[in-house]
Amino acid sequence: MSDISVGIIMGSQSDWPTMKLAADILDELGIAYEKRIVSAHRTPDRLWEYGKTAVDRGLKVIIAGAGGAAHLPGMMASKTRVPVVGVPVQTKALSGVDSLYSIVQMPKGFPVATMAIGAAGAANAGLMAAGILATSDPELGARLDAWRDALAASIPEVPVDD
Ligand code: RP5
Repeated sequence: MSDISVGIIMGSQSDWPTMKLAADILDELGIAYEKRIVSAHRTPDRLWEYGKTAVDRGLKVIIAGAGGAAHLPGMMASKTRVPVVGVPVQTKALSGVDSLYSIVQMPKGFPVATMAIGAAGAANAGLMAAGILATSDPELGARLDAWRDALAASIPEVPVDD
């Protein structure tokens, strides 16, 4: 079993600029991850294999991003009990509302922890993964607390004119 605890998967290369924001958070917090293109529609066999082996390979969280008919997070949740954090990628045609609706409304039994559309959702997916891992890793927990404190400290108390 490897020391990679998070899998970042996405439906297309075109999703990477968004999903990289999740990877950036994991980098900042010192969390090992892998990244893969796994399309529910274009590479369904790859999706099946990824889900089938996720537990045995030691993955503890899967961050799955897709846009449009975004079936990847839900299908992955159907195939593995590893928690899936879904990121609705912002689309040109429908601004990502299509992605959000495709991911969020899962039937009972197969949950996907669905984030916000786009950049904020991707970054929050990284933080959600960190929070899950921190429940059994106090050193990571301390790093996450420090990250959150630094963010809070960076927010000015008084607004200024632009
Ligand atoms: C989805 O279709 C992908 O997740 C991507 O967001 C969207 C468009 O894919 P490309 O046509 O850019 O490859 O499957």
